[in-house]
Amino acid sequence: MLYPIENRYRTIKKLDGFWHFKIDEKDQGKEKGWSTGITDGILLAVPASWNDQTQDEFLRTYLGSGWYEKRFWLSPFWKNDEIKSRFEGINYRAEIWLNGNYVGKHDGGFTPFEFDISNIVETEAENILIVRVDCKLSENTVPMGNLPVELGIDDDFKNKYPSTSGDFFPYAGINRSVIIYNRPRNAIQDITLNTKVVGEDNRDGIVSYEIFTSPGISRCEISLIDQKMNKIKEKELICSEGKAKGNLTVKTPNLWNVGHPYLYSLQIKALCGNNVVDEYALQVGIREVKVQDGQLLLNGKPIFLQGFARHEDFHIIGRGTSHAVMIKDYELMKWTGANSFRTSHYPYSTEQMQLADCLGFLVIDEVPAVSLAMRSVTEKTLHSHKRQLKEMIERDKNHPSVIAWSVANEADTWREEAKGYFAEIADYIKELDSSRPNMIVSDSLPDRELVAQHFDLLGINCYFGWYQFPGQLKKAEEELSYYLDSFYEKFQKPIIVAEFGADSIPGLHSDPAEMFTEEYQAKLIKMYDRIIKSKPYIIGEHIWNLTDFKTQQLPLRVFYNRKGVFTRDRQPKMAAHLVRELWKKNKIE
Ligand code: BDP
Repeated sequence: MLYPIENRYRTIKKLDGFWHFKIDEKDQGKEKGWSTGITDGILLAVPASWNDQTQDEFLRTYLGSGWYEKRFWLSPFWKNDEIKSRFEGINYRAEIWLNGNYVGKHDGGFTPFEFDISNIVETEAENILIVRVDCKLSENTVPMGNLPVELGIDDDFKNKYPSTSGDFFPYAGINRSVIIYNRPRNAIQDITLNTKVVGEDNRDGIVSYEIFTSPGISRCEISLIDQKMNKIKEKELICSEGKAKGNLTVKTPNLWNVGHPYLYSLQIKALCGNNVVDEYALQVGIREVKVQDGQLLLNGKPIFLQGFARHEDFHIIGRGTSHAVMIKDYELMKWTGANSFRTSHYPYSTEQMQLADCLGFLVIDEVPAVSLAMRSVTEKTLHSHKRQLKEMIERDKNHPSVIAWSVANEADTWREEAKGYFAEIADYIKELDSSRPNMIVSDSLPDRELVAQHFDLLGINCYFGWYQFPGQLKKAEEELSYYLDSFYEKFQKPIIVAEFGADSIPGLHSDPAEMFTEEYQAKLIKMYDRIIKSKPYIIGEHIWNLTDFKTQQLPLRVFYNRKGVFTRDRQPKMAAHLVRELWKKNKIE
């Protein structure tokens, strides 16, 4: 599934703006005929979560079903083309109707899906698009929700409202853009790229491509264009049964790297006979990622990841797409000297990945399998987990910024039930993409962890000095060191400390430092940085979190999770200044 672009053969119409919306608490919308149109709805903005847009207390925590309606016109120039509706991300379950016709459905809140609507869309009349969203989570969904307390994950967070897995507010609704686009009937349908660096000193590049087209396409012409618009490679390909594959060898290319995110453009023309009928251009960063001899290598050289685990979260829009907030978050990361982040705990929007490619950030891409309670997983959970992994990889496979796939965060991987489950997930992910390392993020005790051996990289979340040994940084330091060494001794895998941090309330100070003060957060981060850097088997540190973020309501949280080194409105706490100092040696310019 290619991201929709515009050129002389393709056009995009984004349906962002105001939509009509109606709550369907009793799930009666279908019987009442809302699939043909809704009356007396309120206005809500799309893309954005529904929870924080209004003054309605009920809607704030509502996770049932709601119906959206948008009316739109399309140009008659589109009428001979294939027309698709694409939904970048709807949390959690979506059902779609167009002009009274059922179009299709999708489960999973963070990956795009699309439908061919050529036969039912109007180009001479107004269209009525209806989207039913249902955010009820269960033992069969990923993430899980509403589990009985005794069968949920074993953590301190059992009693929270709303009761969903993970420590972040389960923002519902049409969180990402809805796009209608056209493409020729004979079209380029998908492209899979893989790049390698080879030769002496890792100076040469190989770009392998696989192009998938409609059966009517007989040939493709491809060219690789550099940033000065020079064509540095070109090739003619014969398509057989809708497929063409091969390699381009590029002598001494500008390699894509942190601080040097050089992007080429791969331009593809599709032909029927001698006529060009479609074109697609894809950005290509030539780079190679490998785990070798206990190190993470980027273009053959060891790299240490410094950065954050984050959230897509902001006032009013919840988990909705905002280009301005995205830019700001990258600015904050650059300001601190970060070179990487993890998409904790779900795939972020496509635009976030595009920015990471352009700005030279390394991304660990994570599927929404957060805090899976292994006693409660079902065949359906496993199926949904695998499907969402597949959709994430299909969407993000061509981004040079993506250096690893993370299959889960803090599942209870010390339970027997986890063994077979994660062995299967590990095999599955290698089938989907063997060119990148895979990883699991664990918070188990090293001697109880049962599945880490299946993965190339091991992410470990550590909260010594916070949940364990609160307020006791000396003791926390000893335990942290022992814990990390024990993990390494047992599994012999490169480790990323994937989360560590402390809550702090901006403006709260104490000396000596105590929990929740800006001083305590800064001191804890400094201590972790020192211990982590003293251990050669550790290949990265990601602080929890870049910014404060909204959570469910529970006694452990004061309105937000406050472990951000920036506040929710993106202002620095004392820890942000400290991190900027600690990381400045390896800062990206
Ligand atoms: C970790 C989770 C993360 C939480 C964090 C915390 O992975 O989602 O927000 O703890 O408690 O265990 O702050």
